[in-house]
Amino acid sequence: MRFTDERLSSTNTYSRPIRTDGGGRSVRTDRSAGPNCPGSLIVVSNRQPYRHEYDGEDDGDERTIAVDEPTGGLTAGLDPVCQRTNGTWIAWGDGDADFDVTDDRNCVAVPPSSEAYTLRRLDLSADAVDSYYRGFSNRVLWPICHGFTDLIEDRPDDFEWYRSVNDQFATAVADHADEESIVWIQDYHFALAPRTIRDSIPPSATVAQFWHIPWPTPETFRDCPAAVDLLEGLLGNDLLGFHVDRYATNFLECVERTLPSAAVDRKRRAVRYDDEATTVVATPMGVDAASYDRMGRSVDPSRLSSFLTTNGIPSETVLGLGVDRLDYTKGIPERLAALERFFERNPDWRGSFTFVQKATPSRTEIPTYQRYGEFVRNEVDRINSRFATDGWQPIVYTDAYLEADMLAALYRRAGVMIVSPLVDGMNLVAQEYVASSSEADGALLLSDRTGAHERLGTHAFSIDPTDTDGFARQIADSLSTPRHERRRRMSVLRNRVFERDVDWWMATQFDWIRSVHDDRRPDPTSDFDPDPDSPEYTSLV
Ligand code: ADQ
Repeated sequence: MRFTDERLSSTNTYSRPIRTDGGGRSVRTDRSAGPNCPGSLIVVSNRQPYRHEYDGEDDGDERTIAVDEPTGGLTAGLDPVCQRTNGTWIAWGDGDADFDVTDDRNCVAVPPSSEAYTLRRLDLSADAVDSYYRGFSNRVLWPICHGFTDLIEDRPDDFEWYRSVNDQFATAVADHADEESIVWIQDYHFALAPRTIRDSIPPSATVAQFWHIPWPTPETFRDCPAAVDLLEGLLGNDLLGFHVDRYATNFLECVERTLPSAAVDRKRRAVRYDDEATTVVATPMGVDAASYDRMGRSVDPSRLSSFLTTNGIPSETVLGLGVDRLDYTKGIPERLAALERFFERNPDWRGSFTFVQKATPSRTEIPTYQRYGEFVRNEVDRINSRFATDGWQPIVYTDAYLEADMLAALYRRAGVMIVSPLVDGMNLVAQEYVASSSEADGALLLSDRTGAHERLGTHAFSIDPTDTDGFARQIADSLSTPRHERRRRMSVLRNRVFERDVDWWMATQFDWIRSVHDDRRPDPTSDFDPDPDSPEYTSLV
């Protein structure tokens, strides 16, 4: 399988391989027009937009190199922006042929077919990856930001490696930055880099970051090792973005409590620290709704039928669906418990409702994740052995790789989608489901603990994932709700998802970036000055 958990970074890229000649390119929307960055863009992310890999075994003959290109999520959204601005993207080079195609600065021009921007790769050692990525990022920051403090594993040296890798990225940024640069950093792998970058690039350049996961409350953040360093690092940003208000507020409260010398203006959501100002904003991320809609409609029905047959799903069955990384934040055991309760209480649905759990193994080198995956699989087996009949099983579990268009077709076919995280920064899967539901008669069950709930909660079937009875009742209600009512709800959800898609999100981020960029380099023509109290601002959130 080419697709591993590592491909599902928190920036939500999933990739499919294409040939270096560009053959096999996916059906992406033409984004030659779209959001534009107000300066020369330097993107910093853990995962790279293109990855070079050898095809086949090394048998002494010349080997061909294939390129994985982004087909979804943030990376696919930013790639055309980088192409338009002739920008630079700096990321960890994790492909086995990555450094065979780069120059002596570890740079390669991408996309392979048009060479529109520079991809600068960092060659990280195995120790660095283990400590910075699988260590501090995913054993400390991930659990703490999601409120799972009992799962924090603060191993010796992990933080120092995290610092060292952040420094390596900062040095690479300094190599490429000039007076006009806009550095846009993605996610929690880089909490320290912004300050180092700020200190090493021209003062007129702008540093911005988007934090894709929640920010915890001060009570939770108290348990964070290196709390002061992390906040000081993040306050090197001119702009810091979160998905929703709650996380922005939590961040400001943590700064107030942890850094007494920081001046926090809660009303304007601004912090002044060490002579630098940081504006904090909330902009919920959307998905490429038009692509999902189109992909969902375009798949050959026989491919979907063969997926159902291969997995033993009777074709007339009502389909429920869950699509998640196998991560303890995603609430999969709670979902299974609710399904079990549902089948106990609604025997009529046995045989005519099948739930498909599409799970992607994630961070499998970390024992907590291994145990979680095992628990989920055992629970599926246990529930199936309770209710399965000759021709039907209640839960079909699969971690097989699905092409993006098949995923969209499955979303479209599902009558009920269950998204039940215990905590989730935003959640793109819920929005992808809505975007793909072109027949508009499916039902979305959505956890009230996701960022997405703030946008979709009023017309989804809202659930508290830990309330098994209530959750099971919502499954039953969603199945028995008349079609016209499901259509009414879904059409409202679709309007919201299409209006606030990934282009909207990016354009809004760029408006904020433009505003802070103009503050660094005063420009009398700029008129974007969002006031956090204005109705316009509220509607952005
Ligand atoms: P994630 O925790 O990874 O993202 P989510 O927002 O749901 O969660 O995104 C997962 C992405 O991976 C989706 O685009 C989905 O389609 C894709 N995916 C999952 N399984 C797949 C499979 N088997 N095949 C193909 N694609 C698959 C983090 C945060 C979220 C936040 C996002 C974006 O945890 O809260 O919404 O970043 O900021």
